Amino acid sequence: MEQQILISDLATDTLKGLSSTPKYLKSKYLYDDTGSEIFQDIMNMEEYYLTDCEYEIFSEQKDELLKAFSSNGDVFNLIELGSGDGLKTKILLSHFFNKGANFHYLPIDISQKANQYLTESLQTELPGLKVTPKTGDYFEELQKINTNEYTPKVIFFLGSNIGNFSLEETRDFLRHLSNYSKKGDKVLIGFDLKKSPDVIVKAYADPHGHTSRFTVNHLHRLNRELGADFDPQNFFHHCTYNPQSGALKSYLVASKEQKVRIEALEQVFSFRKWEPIFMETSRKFDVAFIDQLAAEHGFKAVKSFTDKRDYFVDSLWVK
Ligand code: AVI
Repeated sequence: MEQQILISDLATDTLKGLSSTPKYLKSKYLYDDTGSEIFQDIMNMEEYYLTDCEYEIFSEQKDELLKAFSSNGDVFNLIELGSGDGLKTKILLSHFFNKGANFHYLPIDISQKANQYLTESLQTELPGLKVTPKTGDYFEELQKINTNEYTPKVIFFLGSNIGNFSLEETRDFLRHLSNYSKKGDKVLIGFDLKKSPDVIVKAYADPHGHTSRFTVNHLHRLNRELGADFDPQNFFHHCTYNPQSGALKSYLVASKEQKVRIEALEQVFSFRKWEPIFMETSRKFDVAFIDQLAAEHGFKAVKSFTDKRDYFVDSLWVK
């Protein structure tokens, strides 16, 4: 049943995206099992500095982070949106746990598999840690947590996931986050910062070809799940960075004129030579805009946790 719903969402969104001018595909579908594996390769490569930056921030500033979340040992719920394998968060969880902090960890993820893996690994690595995984939509799960007896919340949205939203989606997300937060609740959001365009472009047009495999995998997914007949060899990955807006945009570009039939949609789509399919935005921010976003949504940005190179910030907001 779940599979059927997902496939029909994929079909609807694909129809909409490939019928639009210009064409696009939604980046949330990049993460099937193969896509998630390729994303691990991306995170492990040196050029993709984002992961190392957040590791550094958490490893070097874990005491300050704990103080910021609970200065006098008060209880708090640590809720993580899109927890995935929780690898970076574990640095903090283990530190907080060993310091005797009074908290309950509630990871929320769309993937049941990821949640199960994370919970089992935490039971082995940090026996006694209070963990309650939630599988599903972020805000539906937050709503359920809100209806229980109130405990101050610290909500994590890490890894520059916010950068994959359009500005409209960003504001929509923050509006929801604000609605589900009470006075005194805190949020910690990971933002990738504007920096040398060369550094940024290398992270998304990497010499190993991982990012290219990642975006091209979307076409393999459409072939597999919607009976499409894309020849992935006829498309190549391309990205551009606009230092003014901070938008790194990724595309798949058709290297020749072609037609692609998608069985599940009973449609044929035509591509001109060099026609791009817009795949994803990976937005880069500056601190002034981050502070403005916080203020616009009823939060105050109280502290910026940055890495040594000032490449990345985990921005702490209080409602
Ligand atoms: C998940 N997200 C923050 C990644 C990013 O940096 O935008 C996705 C990604 N796409 C290509 N490389 C990484």
